[in-house]
Amino acid sequence: MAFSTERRKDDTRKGNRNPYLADQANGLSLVANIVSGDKDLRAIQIDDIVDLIFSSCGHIRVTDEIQLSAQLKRLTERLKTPMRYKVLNGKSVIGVGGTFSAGKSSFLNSLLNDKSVLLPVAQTPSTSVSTYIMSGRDENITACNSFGREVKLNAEALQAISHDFREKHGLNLALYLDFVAVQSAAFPVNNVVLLDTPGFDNGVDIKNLGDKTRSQQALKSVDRLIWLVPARNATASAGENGEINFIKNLSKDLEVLLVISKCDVQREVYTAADPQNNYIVQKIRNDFVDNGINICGVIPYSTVDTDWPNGNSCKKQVIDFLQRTSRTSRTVSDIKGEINGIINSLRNDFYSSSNELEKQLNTIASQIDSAPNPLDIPSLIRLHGVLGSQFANIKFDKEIFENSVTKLNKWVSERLGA
Ligand SMILES: Nc1nc2c(ncn2[C@@H]2O[C@H](COP(=O)(O)OP(=O)(O)OP(=O)(O)O)[C@@H](O)[C@H]2O)c(=O)[nH]1
Ligand SMILES: [Mg+2]
Repeated sequence: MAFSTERRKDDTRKGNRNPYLADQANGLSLVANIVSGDKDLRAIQIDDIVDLIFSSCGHIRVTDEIQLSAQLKRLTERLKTPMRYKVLNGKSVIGVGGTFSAGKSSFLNSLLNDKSVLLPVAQTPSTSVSTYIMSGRDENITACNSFGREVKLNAEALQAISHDFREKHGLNLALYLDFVAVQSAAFPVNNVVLLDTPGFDNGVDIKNLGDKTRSQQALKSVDRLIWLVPARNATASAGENGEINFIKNLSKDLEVLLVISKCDVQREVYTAADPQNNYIVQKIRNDFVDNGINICGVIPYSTVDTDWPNGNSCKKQVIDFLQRTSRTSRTVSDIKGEINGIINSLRNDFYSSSNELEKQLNTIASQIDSAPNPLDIPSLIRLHGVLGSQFANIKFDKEIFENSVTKLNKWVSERLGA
């Protein structure tokens, strides 16, 4: 493991006050704490099982295969680490995404309103690890390392887990961390979890390579998305920096709330009588809608003035949105039920495909029996043979399918502690 011994010159930066950033020995102890633990092999194997379920459907016609496969992956993703499941169980997960420095972490800090727990914020690329934020009776920060093990952290360690750590110590902590979960009594809504993600940049930025993949991976399993676009970007088309494609690749028809961030620095929006209908805000919205993104609302926002606009606080608008979402959150039985629903839909497809083939085979067999012209018989026999081997393939695939489903069900029951 590379750990830089070089002393950084920019000791006047905020990192100097953070013990894990200012002192290499402390930084190293944080790394040692994070990387301890054994790998959870069962979490890895489940991906293979899900893949096998869908590859066993290769000889049948599956309705909405891409959607079902994405849905099943999303559900198993949630159950992968016991901690992730514990944290997300029964809650609606809303991802917060956007380009670098769009204001995602500041936005979440402003909602959290808890000065003792703050997500790292900076003008340079900052967030490096996906972080779940939710309500809780006590303040609690827990990281889950890439081996599936839980690690308790304090507020200073949370601040240090950022790109600043790599700047100071030459080591990317994101490589060893799956996610961080922050619980705070100050979080305004129960049953909703917000997910802060690293920003992405479609340009070739070697230093930050991996952030885009990390946020894409994390955002694939969310129920809804809050997408931040800074107000000043309105003149550029939203599609130009790859945001549209990025969202489209997450999951089909994902509902997106657009938050137009940093409105306080865009005079036309900030002083508008009706910021929602300001042309900059509408231009950003239309770019997304015209490109096929399912936009469910637009909220112009400012983290430095959350009461703005007068009489219609942007923060309150976001909290109202979260409260509406919390009424549709998922529970354990929903997860099991949803998985069963996907499996039953695939079973039905197996049933109808083999039924259809069987009918065709019977028809051809009776045609062979009663063929008035003996010259037709060889071609009918050939066709019967082709369809017969297709039928046999499906029977064989069905066994693999049921076998994999048994393994999946066992894994799900283990994860749910049932
Ligand atoms: N004026 C103003 N500045 C803001 C606002 N929101 C964020 N900022 C500033 O924008 C910069 C980036 O903010 P972050 O919250 O770190 O942005 P991010 O999207 O989390 O950035 P990454 O994690 O690096 O992708 C910081 O300097 C913030 O202080 C806002 O509403 N108004
Ligand atoms: Mg951030």
